Amino acid sequence: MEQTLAIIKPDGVSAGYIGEIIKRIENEGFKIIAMKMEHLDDRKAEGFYYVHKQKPFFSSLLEYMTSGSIVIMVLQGQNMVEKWRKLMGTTNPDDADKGTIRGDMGTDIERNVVHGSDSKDNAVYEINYFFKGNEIF
Ligand code: IDP
Ligand code: MG
Repeated sequence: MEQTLAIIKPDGVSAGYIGEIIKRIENEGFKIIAMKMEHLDDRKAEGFYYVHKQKPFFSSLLEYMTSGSIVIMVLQGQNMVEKWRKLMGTTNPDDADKGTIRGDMGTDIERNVVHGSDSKDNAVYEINYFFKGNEIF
């Protein structure tokens, strides 16, 4: 069993996609073992995306991620990191397959609806960034 961090980003929440995304997660048989809503401030968004600090899109990414509330979840299942990335689709929704969340609901390479950890190690960091042990069930 493996865990990963999933986020419904501000564009997904404001467009009313929370229910549809959760439905897709549960239809795949993935278990949601933690969930909360937050509105990130600059500091918290910066700490989360610190690996992208030197990227040209970093300040725009912070503005986007702090523009509205987000839904944060921990998912659990076999090969969970890879399986959630597959359900999300590629970073750029224009390249993402139909049937993936980004392919069906994404706007552009920035406003792409969802986040997913990209490795098991990063999943551990990201889960601990948002959840205390007693918030995971
Ligand atoms: P990922 O979310 O698929 O793992 P990353 O490369 O880790 O993609 O980038 C983190 C987030 O930064 C993306 O999901 C997207 O919101 C934003 N982003 C990535 N590349 C670009 C870009 O070239 N321009 C603007 N925003 C980008
Ligand atoms: Mg990433």
